[in-house]
Amino acid sequence: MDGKSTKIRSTREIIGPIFWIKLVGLGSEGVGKTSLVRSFCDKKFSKSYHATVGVDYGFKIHELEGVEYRLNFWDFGGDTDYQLIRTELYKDTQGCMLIFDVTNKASFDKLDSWLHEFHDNGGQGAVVTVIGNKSDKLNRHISIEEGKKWAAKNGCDYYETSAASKSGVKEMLDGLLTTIIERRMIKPKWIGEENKQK
Ligand SMILES: Nc1nc2c(ncn2[C@@H]2O[C@H](COP(=O)(O)OP(=O)(O)OP(=O)(O)O)[C@@H](O)[C@H]2O)c(=O)[nH]1
Ligand SMILES: [Mg+2]
Repeated sequence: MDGKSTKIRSTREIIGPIFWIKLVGLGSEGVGKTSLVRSFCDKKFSKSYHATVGVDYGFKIHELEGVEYRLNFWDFGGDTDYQLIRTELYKDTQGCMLIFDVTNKASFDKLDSWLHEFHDNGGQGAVVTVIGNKSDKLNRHISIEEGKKWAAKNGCDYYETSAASKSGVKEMLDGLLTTIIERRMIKPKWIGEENKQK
């Protein structure tokens, strides 16, 4: 065995596994999927809208109760043109953020079809959390009660967030991660394996 692999092995023994979580962000165009991921991973918010072309990826090492997790975000474009790309990439998802814009009723009415798309294409085993985003805006069209009711009917938790003010974002991710942990869906991954699979 060469010196390099001996070093990797001993580093693995010291550090232990990384807990690897695959999260997807789903919902109609413009609801704030990319903004939520950016606000959490980079602490940045931009007022300008650049639609995601196909899929974007981001990650953040996140600590919960003294344990570090690598949260891998798959941020899909909401346009129907990207449906084929999205459905290819749903399998092995542990957590789904199903997002609508509280000021946009059409985005709320489309939650059913988003959930079907996800469940029909490999997402059945994932924890789904419903998110009413843009809670900072005053011209609300969907109330908290309506959001909670839809989520409860579909067996999901409900959170309200603002990517702009960051309100609720950490609570939502902690809640989603806690449910994934409680359902024993955590996959340990050893260092050196990171590049083989996301
Ligand atoms: N006020 C406010 N604006 C937001 C919030 N989140 C996103 N936006 C704005 O909404 C617009 C769309 O945000 P994106 O994050 O690009 O939306 P998306 O869901 O990723 O859209 P697609 O990639 O096209 O599917 C941008 O102009 C953002 O600045 C929020 O919480 N509050
Ligand atoms: Mg986007």
